[in-house]
Amino acid sequence: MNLLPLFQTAPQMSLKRALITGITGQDGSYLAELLLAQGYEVHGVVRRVALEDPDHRLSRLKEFRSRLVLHAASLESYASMHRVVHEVQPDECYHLAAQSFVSYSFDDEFSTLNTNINGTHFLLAAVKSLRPECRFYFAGSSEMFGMAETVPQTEETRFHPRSSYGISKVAGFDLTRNYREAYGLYAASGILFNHESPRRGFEFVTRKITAGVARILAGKSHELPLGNLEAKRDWGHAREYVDAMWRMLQQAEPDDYVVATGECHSVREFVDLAFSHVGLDYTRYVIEDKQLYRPAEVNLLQGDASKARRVLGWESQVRFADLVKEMVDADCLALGVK
Ligand code: NDP
Ligand code: GDR
Repeated sequence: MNLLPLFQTAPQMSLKRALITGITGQDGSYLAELLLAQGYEVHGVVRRVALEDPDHRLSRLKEFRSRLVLHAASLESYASMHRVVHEVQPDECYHLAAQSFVSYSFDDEFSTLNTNINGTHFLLAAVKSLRPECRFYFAGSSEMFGMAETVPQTEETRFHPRSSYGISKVAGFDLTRNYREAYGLYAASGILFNHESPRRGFEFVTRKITAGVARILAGKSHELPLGNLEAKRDWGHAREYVDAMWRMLQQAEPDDYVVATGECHSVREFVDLAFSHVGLDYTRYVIEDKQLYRPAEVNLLQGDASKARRVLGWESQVRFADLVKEMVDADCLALGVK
């Protein structure tokens, strides 16, 4: 695959204007870097509190913050989304903002459904009325497959979500397809499988593990409580996955694509590799906490990204072991150990 040179500037390539919701998150930060490197004018939607506490809430953007235009708005407010689309007049809109933590969606189904479904609907409606030529990307998820009937999962696999998060993503996917079919919007959805990086949020299992390893090595902690170690996921690297999002909006026609590595591994394998990378035996530190099990688990997700490979020329390159090591090394470096 011909991966884009993410950190080189190529201003001659484009003067397009992009709007990213969820720019402060893992994917938003990598996507902003990718688009800046290609000469886009990059605008981001952030919560108002983020502008009041930039050191903390804009930390993933700090290296290139001065090159971004940030707009305070709320996903819960149609008026504010309308205002931002009106001000920015984007050529491409990447809708990444969401309550993205599956576990939390069991604690608060209402806010998860409200933020994720209405937020997507508000943005689509604003784009349709103010900037119908804008190309729209929706961040769909492998959680839409949930209890999947077949392995691996493709664009044809039936959805069977197992959480309100998964349900909200199915609704967002359907809304996006409906705006494409009913109103002719260039609206595409990526069905992305898990993707991780040193910028992953600490609540997700991969980062919880790699940060936990670093804390144990630094003597700041002596154990790591985890839930279901037997769940299997298809884990790739976030930097590569945002490139697939961009490619989806450069095609002649809008469509939906699975983005995955095609390999899956258990949480236990991730744990074993992360601890052994620093010479530790995970069985001495990891404790099983039944409270961390989900009421309805997704046991196995594995994607088939053949369509993305064929049409977008996209293929995952970072291997599982290298991803784990990169994350452990970054967390150890941050604590000054190893
Ligand atoms: P993160 O959790 O790192 O980022 C989520 C972003 O959404 C943050 O910028 C957050 O802002 C913003 N956000 C959340 N709630 C609101 C709200 N009510 N109003 C405004 N902004 C809000 O997620 P990722 O970067 O990992 O994922 C990006 C998208 O891709 C999400 O939609 C996620 O569901 C989806 N996805 C992710 C996958 C993955 O493996 N990473 C796989 C498949 C789909 P703030 O910083 O202020 O909290
Ligand atoms: P997931 O990611 O639910 O797949 O959603 P997460 O890392 O939270 O869980 C992956 C698997 O690990 C198991 N697990 C634990 N999970 C967490 N968070 N904490 C634990 O202590 C723990 N122990 C075991 C979980 O049960 C699960 O099976 C991510 C998010 O980025 C979504 O936004 C995205 O849509 C999907 O990936 C694809």
